[in-house]
Amino acid sequence: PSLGGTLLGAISRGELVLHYQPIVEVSTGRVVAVEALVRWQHPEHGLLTPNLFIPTAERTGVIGPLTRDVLDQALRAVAGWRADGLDIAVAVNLAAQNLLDPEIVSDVRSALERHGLPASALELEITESSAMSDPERALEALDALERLGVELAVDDYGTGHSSLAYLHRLPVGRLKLDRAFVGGIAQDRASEAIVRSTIELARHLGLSVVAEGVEDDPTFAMLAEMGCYAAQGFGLARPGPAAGIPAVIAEIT
Ligand code: G
Ligand code: G
Ligand code: MN
Ligand code: NA
Repeated sequence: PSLGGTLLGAISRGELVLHYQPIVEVSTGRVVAVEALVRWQHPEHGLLTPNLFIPTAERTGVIGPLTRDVLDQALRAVAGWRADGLDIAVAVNLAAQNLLDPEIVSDVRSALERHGLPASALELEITESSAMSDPERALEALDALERLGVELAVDDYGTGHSSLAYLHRLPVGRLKLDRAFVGGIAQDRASEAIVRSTIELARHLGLSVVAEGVEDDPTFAMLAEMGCYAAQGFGLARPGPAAGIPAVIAEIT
């Protein structure tokens, strides 16, 4: 079969699995959410990273079914954690094409209903470029998702070309600062200045900032001093399977 057909088969056989990476509130050290990161458990090639199949999914129109599968698995997991007393949300990545899909809002709504979850249990991550591909239609979808009550975050912030002045017109409440800047703040004055001023500007615009790529304690300490809302990275926890998340959260907190 075609690449798209192969991927569709993998989805229907349940070969897509999610790993989850904790997102830690800087001021309290509490895990407030986990980001869902898809992998393909391929019967011959092993665990494949999303960079190897998300572009194919986007090109072949399989991103719709893929995202529905990811939403379903992520919300099932978060419903389970909440039933066990872990009050966390899950962040799911959306592709550019998902925002142009007329069904996206009803897909999100019905996935929340299916798992008996409030919209506040879900965050959706979009990239700057995905909102730019067809700004009118993307904005329409984002407005409807915002009205549902889902938290919206701009992922990989700082790597694109749009300004905060543009982004603050989108109904997003959160910026995820790309690890390209965050990784360097303890060594490099320019990265430090960029991250500090972005946090400051975001605060004035009413946006919270999540720093990605936090790999060590000095970086975490500087983010605390800068008033960053939350942090994520290998220094806190690597992405891992759902079953291990309660133990990882207990260990970090
Ligand atoms: O987990 P990893 O570092 O391999 O992820 C690589 C890229 O794949 C990241 O940019 C991430 O945002 C993206 N990604 C991970 N999971 C998903 C998903 O479920 N849907 C989409 N569209 N992108 C994802
Ligand atoms: O583009 P997005 O932010 O969704 O990418 C998330 C990806 O970043 C995940 O696949 C994850 O494996 C990777 N990642 C998470 N934390 C770190 C980190 O501290 N360092 C590096 N190099 N990659 C990270
Ligand atoms: Mn992401
Ligand atoms: Na990122």
